[in-house]
Amino acid sequence: MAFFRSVSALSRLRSRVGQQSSLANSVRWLQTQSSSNTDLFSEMKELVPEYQERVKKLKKDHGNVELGKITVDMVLGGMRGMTALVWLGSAVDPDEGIRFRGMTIPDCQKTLPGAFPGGEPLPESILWLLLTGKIPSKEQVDSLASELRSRATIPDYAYKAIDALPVSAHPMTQFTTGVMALQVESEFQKAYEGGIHKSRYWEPTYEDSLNLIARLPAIAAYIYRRIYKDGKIIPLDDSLDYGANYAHMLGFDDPEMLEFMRLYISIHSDHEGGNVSSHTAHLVASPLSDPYLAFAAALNGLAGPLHGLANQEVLRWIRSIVKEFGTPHISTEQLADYIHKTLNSGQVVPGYGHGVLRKTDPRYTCQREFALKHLPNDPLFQLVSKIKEVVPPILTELGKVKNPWPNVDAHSGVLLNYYGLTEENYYTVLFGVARSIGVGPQLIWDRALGMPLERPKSVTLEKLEKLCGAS
Ligand code: NMX
Ligand code: MLT
Repeated sequence: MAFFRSVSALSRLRSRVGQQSSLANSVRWLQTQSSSNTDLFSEMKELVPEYQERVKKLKKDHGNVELGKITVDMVLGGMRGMTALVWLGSAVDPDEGIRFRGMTIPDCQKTLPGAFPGGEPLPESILWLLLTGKIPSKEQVDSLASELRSRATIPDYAYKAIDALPVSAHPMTQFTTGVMALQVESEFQKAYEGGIHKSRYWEPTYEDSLNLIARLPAIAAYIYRRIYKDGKIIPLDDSLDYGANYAHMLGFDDPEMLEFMRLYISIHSDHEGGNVSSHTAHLVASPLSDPYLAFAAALNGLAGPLHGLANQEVLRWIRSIVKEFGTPHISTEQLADYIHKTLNSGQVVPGYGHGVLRKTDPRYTCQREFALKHLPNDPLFQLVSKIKEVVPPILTELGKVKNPWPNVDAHSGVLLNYYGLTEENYYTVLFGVARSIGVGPQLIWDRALGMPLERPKSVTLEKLEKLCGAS
């Protein structure tokens, strides 16, 4: 039965994406076959031995295969291009961008269950896909949505830990504090203290990761309401999915905003393993720190302006343009002058450039498509569209920027602002909630596959000079 479902899913997908007949593509699509298990944990229990065997075989048969060379530029240049990590959920191609378990964003939009036929992928669908490598059915997604709701109770002391901070503390500081408070209930920590066998580490890691993912929206929504609204908690709605519930708990109920939140969370969930937040989580979890400890550290990396905080910086920068000219309707020349002013003052243009991508981020493109459909006349959306025309040639002219094109953060703010979420200091918290859906699955796999403590080698500057034969 499962086999027939897989074959028909495969042929459906093939007809949708046209003539993708190479063996590699077939294998990729086969990996995303569906199954009938509605319980995600049981699904994982079936998958873990198979993946463990693959890793064991790779180590045994190919442990000495060389994957590339390490240059001085890599060591001094933030390890760009150095293949050093395994990340199951997704991979970023410099030109094409993200693929979630082999699927592009348009593939996900066509194939993964949404809240209604033709709707944006539900974050629960992405979570299922990232963890299992399989396309979930609507039934599986509904079951996972219900499981997440049942795990979403927040202990009172987590709210109190946040309340101990001044309301003026940055939302990301409050968010990390809330996550650290949730750590008190870590199942992994309890199981480790109880002497769990290493072959079962992944099981309490699964519990912690699912609990963490389930609880983040309520913690994040509380922070929003505490800082910007009346501080009253809006309870979870049992009839809503994950993305819609987060919007609802923030105080938004416009169906279009709920749909945008589903898209937002899905596309921000994962961006392979080397980005600062994901890599941090993987590193911090490697000495068997539990998922809460690892994810809190990840959030602290996400809070940097060159990473996740860029979404806040983008809207701040766009607002500064409007303030400077007194209107969003400005000429190309005025915009070019403002961009030069930003660069001449030693700042980056937020929302542009990337450590891996070399073309426009497909996460930018799908947000643009959403905006074209729902808010084509919004003045800030029109300004963002103009910025996309004017920034790339200016960055290219600098001669040093490897990617002059917009990334995911260049677009999200104007959409959130349009739907009434105007407080840009909060934007990185949304990114953080979404990132748990990519990081959680990998932490489970890290433990299932016995990934060891991460400990690369460093060199002193003198040793590096000596290795280069430099005087
Ligand atoms: N504006 C101005 N200068 C830039 C930009 C930009 N948007 N992007 C890169 N550069 C500069 C960069 O600062 C560096 O200058 P210098 O040699 O003087 O230090 C030079 O160009 C070469 O950098 P790259 O190799 O192109 O980029 P790198 O991989 O080091 O950094 C980013 C990638 C994303 C940190 C960088 O492009 C950037 O600072 N962008 C703006 C901030 C941003 O949008 N971050 C969000 C990234 C996505 N996310 O969500 O995490
Ligand atoms: C991300 O989503 O993490 C960002 O695009 C940064 C990255 O991939 O390096």
